[in-house]
Amino acid sequence: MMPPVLSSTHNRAAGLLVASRCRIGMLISMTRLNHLLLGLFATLILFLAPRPLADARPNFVFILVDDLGWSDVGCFGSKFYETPSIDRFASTAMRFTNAYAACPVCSPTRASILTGKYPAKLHLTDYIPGEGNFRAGSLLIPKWTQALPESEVTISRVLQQAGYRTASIGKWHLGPKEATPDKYGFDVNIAGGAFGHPPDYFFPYGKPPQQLPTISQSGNKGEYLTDRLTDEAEKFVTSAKDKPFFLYFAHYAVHTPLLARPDLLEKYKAKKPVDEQKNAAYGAMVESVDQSVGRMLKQLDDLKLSDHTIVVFFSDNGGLWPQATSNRPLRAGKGFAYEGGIREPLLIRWPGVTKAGAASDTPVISMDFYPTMLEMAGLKGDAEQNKHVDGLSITPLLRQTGEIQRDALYWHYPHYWRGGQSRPFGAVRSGDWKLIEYYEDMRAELYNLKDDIGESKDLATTNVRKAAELRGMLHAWRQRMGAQMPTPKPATARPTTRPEKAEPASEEEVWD
Ligand SMILES: [Ca+2]
Repeated sequence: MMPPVLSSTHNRAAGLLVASRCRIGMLISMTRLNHLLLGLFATLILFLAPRPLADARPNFVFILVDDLGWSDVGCFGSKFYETPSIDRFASTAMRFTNAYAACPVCSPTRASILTGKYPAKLHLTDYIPGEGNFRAGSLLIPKWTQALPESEVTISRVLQQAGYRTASIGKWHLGPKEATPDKYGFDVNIAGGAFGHPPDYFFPYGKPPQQLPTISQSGNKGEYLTDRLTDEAEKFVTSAKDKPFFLYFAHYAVHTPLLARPDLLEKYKAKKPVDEQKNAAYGAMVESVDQSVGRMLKQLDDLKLSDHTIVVFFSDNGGLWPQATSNRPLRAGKGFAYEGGIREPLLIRWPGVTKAGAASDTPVISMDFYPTMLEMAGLKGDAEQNKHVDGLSITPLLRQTGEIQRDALYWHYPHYWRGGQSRPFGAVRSGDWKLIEYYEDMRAELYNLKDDIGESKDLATTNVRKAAELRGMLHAWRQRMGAQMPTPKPATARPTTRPEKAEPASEEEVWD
């Protein structure tokens, strides 16, 4: 575009010079040239000025709720829990209706978010430390990895090395107590350690030595964990606001023990159950999380950060059913292969890119955050890590410019959960079809999620061809991942990893 403009300007300037041959003409010519230079200068200034978010390095606030079910918030269908802040956020963000956790329990999904890899590939397939073997089960679980290797390149490490200020606030749960977030690319760690759940939701958050790292030493009587973590998150944002930051805000809520703030508890006790959602303490815990989300979004507005901060809202596995919540219309809950165990509420707001109130039905999964966030931040990441990343960048969905190319999503859980309530399984979703394979007898179940979101009609024997196709895909994927399989238990085998428990001693004793 530039050469024709220059040439036309020069021609006109030359004409003036010929006509007058005087200094006026030269002055006119200089004035035009000055205008031209000014124009070029202005263009250059515009080019160098802060760029639109899609091209610049945005901040990230990644809110991860623990054990929050798919239908536990208003914008995903709950009529019992009150989540006005999350619902309002949804109206400004993009809502994913088919978003999945890579695992129906905590640690593997968290590892998949941070590394972009399938838990099956990491051999980190159960919550840490897990339940060990199960006496009544016919299989021995494999020797799986009980800490995220420090050699893994996490999204936090990549962002930290690119100059981001990084913080992990809340639950970590990716190894023994030495395996703290600072070993994985976080500048700041508040309350994160080996804990899969808080010993107590009220200050001082347990009794020594079972107390949460960093926040049990100081606090106020009656202080509630979700509120305290939000205070800490606000402090971090205030301190980090002048450079790009990544806040991984992983609430301990709404995991057991179900302990809620008294004011909210009273409110929910007075409410009528809806669709089998009825636990007052759990409802109050959900609403505390909602208040936290509201506070974070308000702070971003107040500090004028909202326009260049990407906000993600997600959960690590399905709601604890039936003790805490109901995931209806989805079947079952945490720990299970059914949708109630793995489908999650996901909201993403990418300022300047996502359209307010948009929705996507395309299946996405927790490994997708790693490559997506790299692209959002304009970073290449680690070449070696990238070769092994299983997730896909979902920016075409966020931009609404196209689909992502993926045949299927897979799950692999070679473990018994909660004393055998859930049994070792693998699962695959391809299009509307989902197959679950139980490893004890290799029995398969097949569902069409489009017609039957509640997985009530097993079609494995009526659509044998589809079942065989999906089973073949699942087996081939396990091979590609190097997935560890459980092995038949010899009659003489005795459990070796941890003492077994058939049932929790009480409702408050926590399984994960
Ligand atoms: Ca969890």
